[in-house]
Amino acid sequence: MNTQFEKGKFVFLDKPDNTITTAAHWGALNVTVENGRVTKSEGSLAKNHQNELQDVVADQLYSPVRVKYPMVRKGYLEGNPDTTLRGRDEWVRISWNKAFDLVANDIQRIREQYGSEAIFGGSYGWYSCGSLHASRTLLQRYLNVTGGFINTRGDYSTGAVQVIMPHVLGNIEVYAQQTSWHTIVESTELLVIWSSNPLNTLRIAWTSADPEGIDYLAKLKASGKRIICIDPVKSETCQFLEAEWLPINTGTDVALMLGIAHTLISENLHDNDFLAKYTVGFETFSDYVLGKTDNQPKTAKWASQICGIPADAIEALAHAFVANRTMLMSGWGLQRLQHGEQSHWALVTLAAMLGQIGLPGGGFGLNYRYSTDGLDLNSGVRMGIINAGKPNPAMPFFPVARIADALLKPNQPFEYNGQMLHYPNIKLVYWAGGNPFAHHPDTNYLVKAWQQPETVIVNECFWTPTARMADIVLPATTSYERNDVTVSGDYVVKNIIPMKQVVPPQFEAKNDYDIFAELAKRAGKEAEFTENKSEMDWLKEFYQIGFEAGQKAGTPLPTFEEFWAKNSVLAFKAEGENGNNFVRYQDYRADPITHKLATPSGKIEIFSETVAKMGYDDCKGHPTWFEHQEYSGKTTAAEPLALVTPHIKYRLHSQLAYSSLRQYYEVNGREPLLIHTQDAAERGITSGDIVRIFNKRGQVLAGAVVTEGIIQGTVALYEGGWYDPQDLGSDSPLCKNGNPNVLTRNEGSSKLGQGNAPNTTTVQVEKFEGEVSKVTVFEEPTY
Ligand SMILES: Nc1nc2c(c(=O)[nH]1)N[C@H]1C(S)=C(S)[C@@H](COP(=O)(O)OP(=O)(O)OC[C@H]3O[C@@H](n4cnc5c(=O)[nH]c(N)nc54)[C@H](O)[C@@H]3O)O[C@H]1N2
Ligand SMILES: Nc1nc2c(c(=O)[nH]1)N[C@H]1C(S)=C(S)[C@@H](COP(=O)(O)OP(=O)(O)OC[C@H]3O[C@@H](n4cnc5c(=O)[nH]c(N)nc54)[C@H](O)[C@@H]3O)O[C@H]1N2
Ligand SMILES: [Mo]
Repeated sequence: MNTQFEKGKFVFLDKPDNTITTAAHWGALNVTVENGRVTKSEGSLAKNHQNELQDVVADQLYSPVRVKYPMVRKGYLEGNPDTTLRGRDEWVRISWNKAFDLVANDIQRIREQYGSEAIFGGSYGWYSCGSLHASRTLLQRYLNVTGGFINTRGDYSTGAVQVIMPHVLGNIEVYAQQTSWHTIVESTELLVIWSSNPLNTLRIAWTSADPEGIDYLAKLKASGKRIICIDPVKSETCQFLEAEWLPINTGTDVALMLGIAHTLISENLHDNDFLAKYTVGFETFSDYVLGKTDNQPKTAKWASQICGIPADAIEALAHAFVANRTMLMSGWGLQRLQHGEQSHWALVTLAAMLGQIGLPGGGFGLNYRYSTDGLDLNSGVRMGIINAGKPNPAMPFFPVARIADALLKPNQPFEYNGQMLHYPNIKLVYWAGGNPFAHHPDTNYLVKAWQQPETVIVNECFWTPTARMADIVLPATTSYERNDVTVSGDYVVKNIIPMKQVVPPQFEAKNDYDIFAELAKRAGKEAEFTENKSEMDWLKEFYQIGFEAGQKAGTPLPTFEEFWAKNSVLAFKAEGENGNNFVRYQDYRADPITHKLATPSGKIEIFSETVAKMGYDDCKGHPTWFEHQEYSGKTTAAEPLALVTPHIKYRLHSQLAYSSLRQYYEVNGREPLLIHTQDAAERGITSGDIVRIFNKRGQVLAGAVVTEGIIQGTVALYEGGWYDPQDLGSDSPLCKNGNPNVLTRNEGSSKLGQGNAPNTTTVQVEKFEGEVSKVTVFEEPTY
C-alpha cells in the first residue's frame, strides 16, 4: 500500500469565477466565455513558467481554416477515377446525410469487393485528449464492429528504439517510468541531456501536461550541478539551463559513444563487476570497440572525425562520466535516423560500463518525460477510457512508418524484427486524428502513394494538408465543443480534469463519436458501437473506475455528479510530500535473480543472440557504428548540408500552426530555418531572407535564422510545418511554407525496426531569388 496515497486526499482547485474548466494536451485550462464566444484561456495549474499554447483556445475554435461543412472532392463525386486530382481538385459542399451515404456505401462496397484487408484504419497520429472523444480509437472501434481493418504497429516517436529495446532490456523502455526528476536533482552530479529538449517537449503530454516537469528544470538550474547538452542545436533547454553545449554532427552519436567506450576500456575505467553481474556480451562489444573484429579501433580520435567533437573533449567526457554520479538522459531525436536502433543500445551499454544503473541519479533515462513530483508511482487514480473493441485476428499489420511503401507495393514482402511480412492491398484509407502530410517523411513519395487507393476519407477540425488530400472531409468538433474527462501526468495521475463543453459545435461540425455512431448505425451495428450509452453515460462510467479505486485505497473521490457540477480540477494532494524517489532498475540492481529482465538471458544484452541470428546487414548483434546513406560525413557537392528536424516550442507537431503563436517563430511568413553563421555567409544569406532548401527529393521555402546556435554543416527545420505546395502535380512541387518532410527520406531505420528516419537527410540551401508567393494553406479552400 502506498503511504502517500493513504495520507493524501482529493481537493477541488480554486479557479476564477465564470470560467469553464477543460483541457488540452498542453494542460488543464480555464476558459472565459462572453456573449457565447471564448474571449480568454489560461492554464489551471500553478506553475513557474509560461506555456503560450494554453492561450489560444479562441484561435482554435474560430480559425478561418476550420472545416465547416461536410465536403467532397468534385472528381470523386462525379466518378472520375483520376486520383492524381487529390489535393488540386475543386471542393463541393454536401449535406451530412449525403456524406454519411457516400462514406457508408463506399466502405461497404470495398468490404464486399476486396475484403476488410483492403481498408486501412491505422490513422496514425495525435488528436485531442479526452477519455471518450479519441478520434483514432473511435474510428477503429467503428471499423472493428463492422468487420475489421488493417492496422499498424509502433509509432513515429520511437520507431527504432522501441523495437530494439525489448532485445536489450526486455521491455520497450521508452514509455516506462524513469528515475524521477526529484532524484536527479538530489543525487545526480553530472547530467548529460543527450538529444533532448525537455523545456519544449514537456509542454505537452499524451493526456494533459502537468507543469511540474518543466518546473523541475528551474530546480535543476538552481542546483548548480554540471549539465552537458549533446545536440546539433543549442536547444532552448540548453540555453535556459546555461548548460555546456557540445555541438555534434546529426546522426553521429554512436561514434561518440564508441569513442567514450574506447577511452574507458583502454584506460580500464569500466566497471567489470557490474558488467559481469548484470549484462551479457560485453566481450564481443569490447573486441569491436578495440578494432579486433574489423581492424578499426574506435578511438576518441576516430570518433572525433565523425561526430565533430574534439578527441580530447571525448576523453574528458569519459573521465567525467566515471568520476561522477552520471545520468545519461536521452530524448528520441537521435533515433529518428537510419540505424536509429544503435544509439540507445550504445547508450545503455555505456551506462552499463559506468556501472551506475539502478543507483539514485545514475544510469540512463530513455524517456524525457520522467515523472510527476511528490507522488510515488501508482498514486492518484486511473480512470476508464474508450476502447477500439475486438480486432479481427485475421488482419495483417505493418510497421507504422511503412505506410507509403504499403500503398505503393501491395502484396510485396518486407523484413521486420526477424519476420518476413507482406504489405496488404489497400483500397480505402480512413484517417481521423493525425496529419500524415505533415508527419510522414518524403512528402512527394507520399503524394504518389496516396493516389493508389480508390477512396480517402478524413475527419478533421481543420483544413490540414491531409484533409486537402482527401476525397471526403467530415468536419469534426474540437475538444472545446464536447464533454469529456482526462487526467494530467503520464505516470502519476495527480489531477482529474472535467473537460466541459465550452461552446456548441461550430458550423456543422460533429463529434467523431457521433459520426462513427451514425456510420455504425448504417451498417446495422449501432448498439455494438455505442453500447446504448450517451456521452454522459460513458464519462460517468470512466470516472466510476477511478471512484472505486479511490474507495478501495481509502482516499474517497467525490461522486461523479459532484465532480461534474463543480467545474474545476480535482487534484490529489499528498500530505507531507517529500518527493518521488523512484529509481529505474533499483530492484534489478538489488536482486538480478528475482527481478531478472525479460530478455533471453534475464540480463542487459550488450550482445543479443536473437538479433545476431536475424542476420541483418543493418543491425548486428551488438551496438555498431554504421555509416548512414546521408549525413554530415556523406554529403555531396549538390547536397553539402545535413538536415535535422526537431520539435518546436510553439506547436504540437502541426497542431496550432494556424494560430497566433506563429508570431513567435515565423520568418517572412514562413517556417524558420536555423543556419550557422558561416554556412549562411558562404551563401550570402542573412536573417529574414527567404531561402530555398532542396535535394533530390524536393524543395521548400523557409525564412532564415542565422545563428551560432547550430553546428556548422547542419541546418534545422522544425517538424510539423504544414505542406503548402505551390504547384502540386508538377515534377517537384515547391512547398511555400517549409514542411521539412518534403526533403526527408522515406526508408526505414533498418530491417529490424523499420522506424521513421527523417533525420538522415542532406540538402542544399540558397537565397531564394524567384517570385515569392504567399503561404495559402492557412486559408479556407474555395468551394
Ligand atoms: N521530420 C520529422 N517528422 C516527424 C517527426 C520528427 O521529429 N521529424 N516526429 C514524428 C512524431 S514523434 C510524431 S508523434 C508525428 C506527429 O504527427 P501527427 O500526430 O500526425 O501530428 P499532429 O499535428 O499532432 O496531428 C494531429 C491531427 O489531429 C487533428 N485533431 C485534433 N483533434 C481532433 C479530433 O478531435 N478529431 C479529429 N478527427 N481530428 C483531430 C489535428 O487537427 C491534427 O491535424 O510526427 C512525426 N514526424
Ligand atoms: N512543444 C512540443 N512538445 C512536444 C512535441 C511537439 O511537437 N511540441 N512532440 C511530442 C512528441 S509526439 C514527441 S515524440 C516528443 C519528441 O521528443 P524528442 O524526440 O526528444 O524531440 P526532438 O525535438 O525530435 O529531439 C530532441 C533534441 O534532439 C536533437 N537531435 C536531433 N537529432 C539528433 C542527433 O542525431 N544527435 C543528437 N545528439 N541530437 C539530435 C534535436 O536538435 C532536439 O534538440 O516531444 C513531445 N513534446
Ligand atoms: Mo511523437
